[in-house]
Amino acid sequence: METAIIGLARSGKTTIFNALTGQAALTGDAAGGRKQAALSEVKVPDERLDKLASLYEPKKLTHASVLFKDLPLDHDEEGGITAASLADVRRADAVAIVIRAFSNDSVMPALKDSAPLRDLRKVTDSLVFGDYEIAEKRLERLDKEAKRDTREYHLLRQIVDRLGTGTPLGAGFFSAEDARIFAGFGFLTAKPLFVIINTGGTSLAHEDLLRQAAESGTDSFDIRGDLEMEIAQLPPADQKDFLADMGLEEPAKNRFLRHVYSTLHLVSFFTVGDDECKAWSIREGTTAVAAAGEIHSDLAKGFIRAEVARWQDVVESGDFAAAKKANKLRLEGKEYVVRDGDVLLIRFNV
Ligand SMILES: Nc1nc2c(ncn2[C@@H]2O[C@H](COP(=O)(O)OP(=O)(O)O)[C@@H](O)[C@H]2O)c(=O)[nH]1
Ligand SMILES: [Mg+2]
Repeated sequence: METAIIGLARSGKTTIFNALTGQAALTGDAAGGRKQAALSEVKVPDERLDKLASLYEPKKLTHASVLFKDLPLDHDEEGGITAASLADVRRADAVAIVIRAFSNDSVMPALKDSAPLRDLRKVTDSLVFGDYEIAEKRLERLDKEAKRDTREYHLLRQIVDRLGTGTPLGAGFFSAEDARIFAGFGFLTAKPLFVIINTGGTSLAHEDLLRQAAESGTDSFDIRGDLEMEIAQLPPADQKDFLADMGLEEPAKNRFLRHVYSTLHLVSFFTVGDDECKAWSIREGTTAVAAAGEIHSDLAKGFIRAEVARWQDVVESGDFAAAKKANKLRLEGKEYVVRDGDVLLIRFNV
């Protein structure tokens, strides 16, 4: 899964990127108008997978992962993000908007002062405008070609109307079928959005932002950017004490990833073996045949049945085969809804 980190100039995007990934990408003036994206793939910590792997000592251990992208953005005269520079964000699965809520007199705010709620509106407006442009261009083209009698055309009209009033589409806007029609457009305001409030040591008032987020069902998450960036760069063993001083048990990375999983209703299932033990992330409600398709399309096509065990039963029995002997296995068909923590073995025939 890919998450793009965006925000106004000097909101602390790279600082938050570093806090979440443990990287040391240059921040502030040192970044000197960097035009390259900073990328980092972060393993999703999972003790269940670690325990399963300890039974097999596999050649390969593969955690689920999230790819964070800190993309270079351009800004217009009013401080908004230009539509053109958002092009790469369209490929991301989710968007994290960093909002500056730290006070730091030596760092100029993007707009004349720092106002977290106004800044969020500014970013949202940029996303809405970027989507509007794309939808309108497509609509004009369909008009010209007189292709008005299609689902795409009708929906585009609705999209343009909605965006025209400054309203984001929202993550639930498209049905699964419509999402397929519009996949290539990468509508930004239809992606899952996470608002990351970069609070810094001294935090600016942002109750209005929290209230507005709660009212509109927008997700928000606090990170003390400067300090968490420094902590993330320490060896894991040293991180604990510093976090404890802040009253935290875990680094920003773990907290944020857990938050992403629960907000997006993601769950994990596992595949195990001597070659590889692996965690797979799927949406809650995914069927066994669709889960099989995540592993390989052949497994979905030739699906016969799934052998399913709870991860605890596999650990207690010693391995998957032992769990089978101990009658801890269930045979499930295509429509079985995979549960968080299931260990799956797909029987198939192609
Ligand atoms: N005091 C304070 N300064 C911060 C914080 N986060 C970022 N900064 C500073 O703000 C400036 C811009 O940060 P940077 O991460 O480069 O922002 P970007 O332009 O959005 O990528 C840098 O000088 C950072 O050191 C924070 O939480 N507290
Ligand atoms: Mg930056």
